[in-house]
Amino acid sequence: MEFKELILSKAHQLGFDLAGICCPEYSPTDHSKLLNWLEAGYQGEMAFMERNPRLRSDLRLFMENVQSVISVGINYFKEPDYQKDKPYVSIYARGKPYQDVVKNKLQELLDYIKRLTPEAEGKIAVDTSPTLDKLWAEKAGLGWRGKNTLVINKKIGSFIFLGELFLNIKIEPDVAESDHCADCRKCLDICPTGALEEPHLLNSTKCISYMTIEANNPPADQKLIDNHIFGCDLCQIICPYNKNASTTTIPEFQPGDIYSMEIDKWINLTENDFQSRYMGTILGKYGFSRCTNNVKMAMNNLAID
Ligand code: B12
Ligand code: SF4
Ligand code: SF4
Repeated sequence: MEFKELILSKAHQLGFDLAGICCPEYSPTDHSKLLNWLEAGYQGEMAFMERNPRLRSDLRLFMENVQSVISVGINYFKEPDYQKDKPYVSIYARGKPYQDVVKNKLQELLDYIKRLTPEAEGKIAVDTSPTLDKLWAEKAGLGWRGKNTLVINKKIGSFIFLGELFLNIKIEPDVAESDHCADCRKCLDICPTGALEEPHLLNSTKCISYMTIEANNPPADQKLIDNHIFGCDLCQIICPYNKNASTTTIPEFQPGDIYSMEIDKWINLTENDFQSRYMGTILGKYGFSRCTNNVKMAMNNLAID
């Protein structure tokens, strides 16, 4: 097998469903899209998005001698069992922090590459790193940017986490995927808060995911979060490309007892119960007080006192 094939097949062996390669070129057009987004204030209180935007778009500032990007995607899909009259926790938050899972696998991939090519050096990025995960995934052919702004793969859908391994060695790039949204607008139509201002443009300050996870204060109108306790999946659940998604096989993404919890269990949730149930999950990482604040708002909205 050729070097590139060996790497991509190792990535699949490690549990990544998708892996592709692209060049780390700086694009002034993509950078100005990020600047316009920030200028419009769509980041809300996410100060980390405002810090050094050039670093986010220009990989040479993140890794001086970067020559190639390996972008990876891992399926975290689980049947969302969304019900309008029940409290809802988005499926991404039900498992262990994906950042650690993806980072560990990318570290194994880097170790493997170093065994093949001892001069190889690499840097790993997943979510919290100052990089544009979706941009590299698009360029490496993992999927296209849906109108809901997420990266969608035609076969496995959009319930995928993304990460990158930046390398100081050149590898032949893959071809970017074309857009398959066509004239569909289902995600824009279902978004209950109008957060998708236009196709491909998300205003975080209106997004339930932001309101329940990132914002420092509850939204002025608490009704906006409806029945959502943590995150929002509506613009993914409706997407036709997620209709045939298969349940993840990654052990760390198997959910705990989040969904089987009855409404009264949410209402009576104690800190001890929260710790023992959710310790080690993404929901647990964000803490009891954020969770209970969201629970209170959702219960009010569901008219349950
Ligand atoms: C900030 C952030 C958020 C914010 C803002 C989301 C957003 N769309 O930007 C909030 C808190 C709302 C959020 C929510 C969620 N997030 Co988030 N988030 C991020 C983070 C940290 C940065 C994203 C970013 O750079 N935004 C800045 C803006 C400028 O980027 P953008 O929307 O992609 O904007 C571009 C487009 O608008 C594009 N553009 C403009 N016009 C046009 C026109 C066309 C035709 C095209 C193609 C493009 C285009 O240009 C812009 C600049 O490149 C990334 C991790 C990372 N480091 O990248 C995860 C990430 C995007 N999130 C992720 C996830 C899973 C979620 C949630 C599903 C969680 C949940 N269940 O609640 C939701 C989904 C909401 C949604 N519909 O996007 C995953 C997405 C995986 C995927 N398949 O794409 C990521 C990649 C984390 C990861 N490593 O896996 N998130
Ligand atoms: S995550 Fe929810 S609120 Fe945010 S854009 Fe999608 S449907 Fe709208
Ligand atoms: S719902 Fe339709 S428009 Fe939205 S991302 Fe999916 S295919 Fe594209």
